[in-house]
Amino acid sequence: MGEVPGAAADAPPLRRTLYWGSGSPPAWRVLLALTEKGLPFRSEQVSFESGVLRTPPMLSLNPRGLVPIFIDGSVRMYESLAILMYLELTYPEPALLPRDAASRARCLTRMHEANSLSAACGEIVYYVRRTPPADINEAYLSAKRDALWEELSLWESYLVGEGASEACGRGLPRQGQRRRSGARSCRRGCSTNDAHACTHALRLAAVYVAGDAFTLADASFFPNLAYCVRLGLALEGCVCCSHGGMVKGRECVCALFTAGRGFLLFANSSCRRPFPVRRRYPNLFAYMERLTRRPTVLATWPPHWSQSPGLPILS
Ligand SMILES: N[C@@H](CCC(=O)N[C@@H](CS)C(=O)NCC(=O)O)C(=O)O
Repeated sequence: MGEVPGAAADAPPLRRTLYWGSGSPPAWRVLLALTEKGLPFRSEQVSFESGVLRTPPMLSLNPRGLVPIFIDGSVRMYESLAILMYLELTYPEPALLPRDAASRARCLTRMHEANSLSAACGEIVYYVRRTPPADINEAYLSAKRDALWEELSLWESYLVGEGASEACGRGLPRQGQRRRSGARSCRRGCSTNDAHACTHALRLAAVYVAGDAFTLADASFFPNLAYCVRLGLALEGCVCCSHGGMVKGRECVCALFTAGRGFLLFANSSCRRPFPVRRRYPNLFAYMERLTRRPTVLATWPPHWSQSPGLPILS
């Protein structure tokens, strides 16, 4: 039997049980929702390596042999998104779904859409893990990586908020142009003050993926994003290269592709731009930072992630 979050040692047996595995994003979704809602449950952590999920008792709970599996009294269910919805309908407070129809629709869309990120990431992970290094098809892998970057760009755009503004505060880029007024502008058209800091008003990044509150959409999406980061995805870094940049001290030391004789040749040089040049996914970066400070996220962080690094498959 696992530990019982939120329950006293002499508490009566709990009606809820969650079977989960460390590092499984679908299982983490349910751990997060239960913790956000403050629902005590019996925690049954299973080991993927042990093969226990393929034993008859576990297959009777989920014939697919996967976690999460959730039990609530006489209710037994699997499939993380179904469990999230069940929890919301059965235990509506505190709400993880917005009340108004438009926000609710957006939240449910994002909640399901998060599976596109796990699919894009999963294709790379399974390919790299199952293919002997000598047989890796670089063109195939590169296309799959591009698909993942595209998927992340979509989420990056979802995190752009509306209305709120603040100064971006970026340093003046080298190619700043002097405007008629005497003010200079950065590539985004930001105006700058004499202290070379951009004072352009930017739309603030939205705080959560479906608006300004943590919802089922975040419970669904965040574990997938954290999984990508665990596998080496760089949300920050120099965007001048396609590798996410490598930062040494305060400089990007990525190798650059440079033009030569009409071809793009690989030059083993570094761009040496001051870091941060730009964040590749600034809104996702801020979101990741914000959520990793959230108490429910900290309380449910995959235990083995704190003890060992992930394989750098996406770096
Ligand atoms: N669609 C399912 C996917 C569940 C799933 O794939 N679980 C994986 C962990 S991420 C699992 O239990 N794998 C069993 C194993 O690796 O033995 C859901 O959303 O709950």
